[in-house]
Amino acid sequence: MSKPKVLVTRKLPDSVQQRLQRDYDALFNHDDHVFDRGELLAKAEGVAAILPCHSERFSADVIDALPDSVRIIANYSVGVDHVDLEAAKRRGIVVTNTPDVLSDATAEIALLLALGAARRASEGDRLVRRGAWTQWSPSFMVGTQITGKAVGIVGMGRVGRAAAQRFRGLDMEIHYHNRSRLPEAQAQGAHYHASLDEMLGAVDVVSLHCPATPDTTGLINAERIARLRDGAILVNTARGALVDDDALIAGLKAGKPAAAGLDVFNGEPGGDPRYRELDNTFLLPHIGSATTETRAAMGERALANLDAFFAGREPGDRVA
Ligand code: 8YV
Repeated sequence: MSKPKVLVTRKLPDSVQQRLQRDYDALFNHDDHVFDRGELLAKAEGVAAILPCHSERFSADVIDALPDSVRIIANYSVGVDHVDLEAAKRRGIVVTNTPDVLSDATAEIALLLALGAARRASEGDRLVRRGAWTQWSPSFMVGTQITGKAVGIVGMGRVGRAAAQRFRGLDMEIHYHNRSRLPEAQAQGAHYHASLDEMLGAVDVVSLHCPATPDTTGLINAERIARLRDGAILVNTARGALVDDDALIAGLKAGKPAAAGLDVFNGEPGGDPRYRELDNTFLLPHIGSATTETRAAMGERALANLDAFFAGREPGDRVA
């Protein structure tokens, strides 16, 4: 029997590419450039599956233009906001993601961003590097301690729970806003807030962990920023779309929030250049899942979904 033809849009870890080469008729992107719409559609000609990253957009018009041969989009990502799931359903294309395996790595980055923003790590690093560390005084580089303070998790899914676990390690009081109250979180003493607005005024660090959907786009806007406590810190490892950049930049300039740690941006790669001008930002280039271990595990998870699909079973991580 011939092997299913799979288009792999980006260069993946060697172990994953080797497995793809062994078990599939894989078409690789060896120089790892980002396909534009035309190249994506041309390369998809005759393939049964596409294994993309969040860097390729499958809008409704791309999905509608995909060749009939494409039966599954097995994403190498947990977020699926780059895929129009309704359009995929209409065309009968199965869509999967890679949950769980990147929760710990992303939660590490949430903790890093919270600490980095609170303790002015990026500002301090830049100061030392440019040889400007020439003095010390009791008021030099004073930040905020987050140990023992309250953190509000927006979206208590897998990554949110993994982040909460790490914030607990700093003796932080855990608050969360989620569609529903979670028995496990309640049992661990977390405070549930049905209203995000209410939670924002009750915490010192706000960490975003919900998916980007039409409902959550611009969730952190000027009115919500105004509700933050004095000295509050905003952390985003989820998606840039959750934040209204104009509102956050104006807020950071005015000192509310006091600082922000951002790993994700509207307009990636690059993000809004105004963030770079601010000392009270700690900025990373979307590296939430960027560990050797996690990137290999994401590949295994995407492969497990492909394996199940082509064996005639329901893929474990089907989202459409
Ligand atoms: C990945 C992510 O880097 O999985 C996600 O949703 O945002 C990141 O951790 C990226 O999506 C890989 O495609």
